[in-house]
Amino acid sequence: MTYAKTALAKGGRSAVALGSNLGDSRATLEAALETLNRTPGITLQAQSSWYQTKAVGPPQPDYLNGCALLHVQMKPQQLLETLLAIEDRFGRVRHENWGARTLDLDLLLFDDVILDTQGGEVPPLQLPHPRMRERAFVLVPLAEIAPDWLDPVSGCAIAQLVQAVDCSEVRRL
Ligand code: PH2
Ligand code: MG
Ligand code: MG
Repeated sequence: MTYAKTALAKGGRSAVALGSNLGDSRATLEAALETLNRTPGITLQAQSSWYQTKAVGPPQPDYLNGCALLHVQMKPQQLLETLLAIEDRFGRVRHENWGARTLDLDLLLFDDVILDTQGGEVPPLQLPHPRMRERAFVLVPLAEIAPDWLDPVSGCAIAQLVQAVDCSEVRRL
């Protein structure tokens, strides 16, 4: 998929999920947002509250999660590479899938783009994020800042999607 030149000039809107469960998670997440906002081509437009959430996956400490809305003047693939570079800068070590991490920045949505580069480009990118619809730790903070954003795959608003998941283990700080 190529992101059209006209769209690039105008810029796009993106939603990003933030997570951390190692080290000083709150300081890390706040510094990551600042770093994003200082990156040329990215403007931070909104950020959610922080949420303490039970880890999904292998046993590990609770996470601190949140979401941000960005205005971006770059292609989705470039934004993904920027997010991965910021993760690395904050000491992310990639051990097991779904394991504990100092910083996780997941690209959730980019305008109404539907895209799957698995088996093609490196790093692979799937938009919307393939597990976004089932994750309360993503949907609860996202619903706080973008309740009306329509998931282009299901056609449902984020405010509707969050009603379909169990939010009992997501606690607003
Ligand atoms: N991220 C994971 C795996 N499990 N659980 C919670 N609560 N929050 C996360 O951000 C999270 C997770 C892999 O990215
Ligand atoms: Mg993740
Ligand atoms: Mg990730």
